[in-house]
Amino acid sequence: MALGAGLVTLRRFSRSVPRRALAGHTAVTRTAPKVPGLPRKAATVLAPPEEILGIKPDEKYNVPAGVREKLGKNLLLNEKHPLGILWKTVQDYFAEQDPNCKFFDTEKPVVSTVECFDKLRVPPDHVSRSPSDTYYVNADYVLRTHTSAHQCQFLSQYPEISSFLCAGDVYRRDEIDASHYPAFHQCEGVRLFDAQKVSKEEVMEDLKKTLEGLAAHLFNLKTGEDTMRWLDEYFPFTEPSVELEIFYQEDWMEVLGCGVIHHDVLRNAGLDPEKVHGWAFGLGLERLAMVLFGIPDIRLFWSDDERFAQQFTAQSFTEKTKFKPFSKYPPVLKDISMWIPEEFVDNDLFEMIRDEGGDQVEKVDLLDEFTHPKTGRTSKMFRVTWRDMSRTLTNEEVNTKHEKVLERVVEELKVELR
Ligand code: FA5
Ligand code: MG
Repeated sequence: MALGAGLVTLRRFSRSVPRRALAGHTAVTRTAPKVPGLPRKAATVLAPPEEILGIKPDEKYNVPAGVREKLGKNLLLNEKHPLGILWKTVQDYFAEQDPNCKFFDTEKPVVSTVECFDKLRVPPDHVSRSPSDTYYVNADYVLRTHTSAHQCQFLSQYPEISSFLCAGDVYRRDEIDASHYPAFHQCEGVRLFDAQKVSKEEVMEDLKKTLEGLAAHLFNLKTGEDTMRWLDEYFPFTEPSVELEIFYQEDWMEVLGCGVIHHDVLRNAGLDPEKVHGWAFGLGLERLAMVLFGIPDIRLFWSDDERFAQQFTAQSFTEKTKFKPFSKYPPVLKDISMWIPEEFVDNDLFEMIRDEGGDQVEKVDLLDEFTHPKTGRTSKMFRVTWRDMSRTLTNEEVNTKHEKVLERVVEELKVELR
């Protein structure tokens, strides 16, 4: 049952949200890891390219080869790819709402820290800026961590604009499982109103109505029933902020974050908050597509496997296509048990495993963690699930890669294996 399986894993997003950099008070208070003398460039980033999309790397560069490969795949522009189909469907909905709505989907994913963080009021010490969460090309440029990085840009570039959507690939260092991938896609939406005529409350009302309408359209839900709920959230760039959850297949699932655009952000875009105000939202396209088409594993979006691609056409939304999973090959499990140094960051380990194993790594689970009462040392045990989506892996070939991972964690992350 692909859909059920998908939903179980999708719930993990919600649990991981407070950890996520851009949302939640808890995330703001998490201190950045101490990094004395430790290489932050955990994965294979040894030879940075001359440039990435016109930006020259410096010593802050931390983009591994496997992530760099994803740049320029343009999955959203492929009308037969589930993400392209969904993006088209979202555009159709908004074009109907506002015939003047503009759509952008070809912005470069390399953006300045000013656009990605500063202009959005993300504090200088916020964890979302840390190299353990974000891919840096150099000290001033990152792979965008969210499509909100283009809010101010479009608002100042097109002062007459009343509403726009901007979709694109975004990048975050994160955990590894069926619903987390270092590259995923977001869609940003913005709508402006005359501040003299429309109150802040009415802006919020319009935002909720518009997004409930979108969810109803996508999932064929009836608005007003017990199918959606709004929860309070926190983002530095909207006030108030909320997130939308929809009830689908017996469970609540977080779909997007949104709110009324903060006055400072409007000013940073060259707008006068006395004259205009508006709302913004950011939604995760994979998450919606997984549910919409019953896609159980986020790696599939990037797969070249014909058995995946062949199942979708430009008509898949109207035809309500559901993905038929191909048979699963058996997993190979490998445990890593180790004493970790104080400055150890899980994301560094995840990236190293992803770097050695690529898409053959299905997930990494933390099975055990404890601190020795006498020595004060901390031990962690992770289980790596290896599984190729198109063939059976042999224990020998996994061993070779696993050994390499072990060598590197000892060497580069200074752990002691147990
Ligand atoms: C943001 O990124 C904000 N920029 C959203 C926003 C925009 C708020 C405009 C207000 C105004 P957050 O980190 O929660 O927020 O991510 C938004 C959505 O992206 C989530 O609801 C989820 O659907 C998706 N998402 C987040 N992390 C991942 C991930 N690792 N993999 C796949 N999808 C993800
Ligand atoms: Mg969120």
